[in-house]
Amino acid sequence: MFQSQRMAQRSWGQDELHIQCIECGAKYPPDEVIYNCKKCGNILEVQYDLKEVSEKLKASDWKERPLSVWRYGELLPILDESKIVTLNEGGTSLYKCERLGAELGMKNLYVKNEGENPTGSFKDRGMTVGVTKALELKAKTVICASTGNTASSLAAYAAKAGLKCIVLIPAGKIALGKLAQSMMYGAKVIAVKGSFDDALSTVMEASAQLKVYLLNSINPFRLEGQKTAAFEICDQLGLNVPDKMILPVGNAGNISAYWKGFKEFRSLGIVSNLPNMIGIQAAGSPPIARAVKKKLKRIEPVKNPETVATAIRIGNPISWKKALNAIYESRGTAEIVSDEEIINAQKLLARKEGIFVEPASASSIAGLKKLAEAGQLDKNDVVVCVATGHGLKDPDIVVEVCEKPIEIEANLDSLNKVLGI
Ligand code: AN7
Repeated sequence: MFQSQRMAQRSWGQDELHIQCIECGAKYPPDEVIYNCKKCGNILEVQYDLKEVSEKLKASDWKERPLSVWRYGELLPILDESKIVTLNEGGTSLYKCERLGAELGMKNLYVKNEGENPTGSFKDRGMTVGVTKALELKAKTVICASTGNTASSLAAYAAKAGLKCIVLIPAGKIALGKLAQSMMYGAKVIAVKGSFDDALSTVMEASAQLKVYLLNSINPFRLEGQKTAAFEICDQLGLNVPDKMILPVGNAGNISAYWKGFKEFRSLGIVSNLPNMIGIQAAGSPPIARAVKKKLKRIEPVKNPETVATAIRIGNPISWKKALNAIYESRGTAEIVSDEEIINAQKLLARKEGIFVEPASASSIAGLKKLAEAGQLDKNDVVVCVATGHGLKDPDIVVEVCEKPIEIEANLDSLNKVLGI
């Protein structure tokens, strides 16, 4: 009884939130299944009546709730909270990294460890909201294209919700752990002969023609879940914002979601500043970072993207416009890192801080190192790097780049010999 009363308070009326085009401002009701603006074709976002949100927050117990995606229910677009599909996502650690900070000359370095989420990546924040939305909209089947983590997460949440799940992955190009997750959660796994970008255009067509609900980050509800990581960081810093937020960028939804989160917290007066948003891309697929370096307002898609960081091997990011807005509006920047820099950063983070991340996540550390060495950061800056996915997602790369185990006979002499004692 108590639970349902509290939930009911957090639910939205139809007219208090809507979907809005980021370019022309056209508005659509929250129960319309729509991914692009019907007037100008641009991508969409969820908008709230923030005055209404402010009143709801004041009347609520949100500050007493545990750190999690649903702590911020008043800022999430769910109409029927009885349908929430959750595996306890969010509430991830914000580690203060003293040893890594000393190595890089930064005094206030933090890592937000999103690998702690139920399927091992930040995608779970989006899927708890996105799959709940799928139930609200009475979808029976959900679909996505993925470099791996989106698929793993959607497969898990669809299983929990009792929905059919179809995932399209680039054939032979996703990390083993991620493939294993999608297969085990029971998704229909379809390997597309082509890149992630090819797989995404295929699912976009499918969702326009078939009765399947699309849960790539073009779905504005999914990004609402992902913005809660920004709220958590503010909470974990004692209602302060970092000076710099550094994130890996692939399809560019996450950096956009963080920026929206920080801006909403500031509009509500919960925090008083905003961070500079810094996006990091791999040298083999840097469409957004390249545009930022040239101060362009559009991206030039990259054909045949290639990088060891398979999660962000994306040449034509769907949310590029939102990401460029986030970077320019926040007076942030972008950086390009090589595969070698990514692997070195992956080892550095593991060996200085005990945090094991997949290569895409390590790109944020590689980017930080590069910017720090170039003198683009102040040593006192409060910097938060997002570690987007767990290291066990991609065991193959570890076996390739780390020192191999040493095999010995089972006796002390053999051990002493290899230890040089
Ligand atoms: C670990 O799973 O796009 O810029 O299909 O898995 O929001 O795309 C993964 C992206 C960073 C980039 N780090 O985030 C997918 C997919 C990890 C990721 C990103 C991804 P976006």
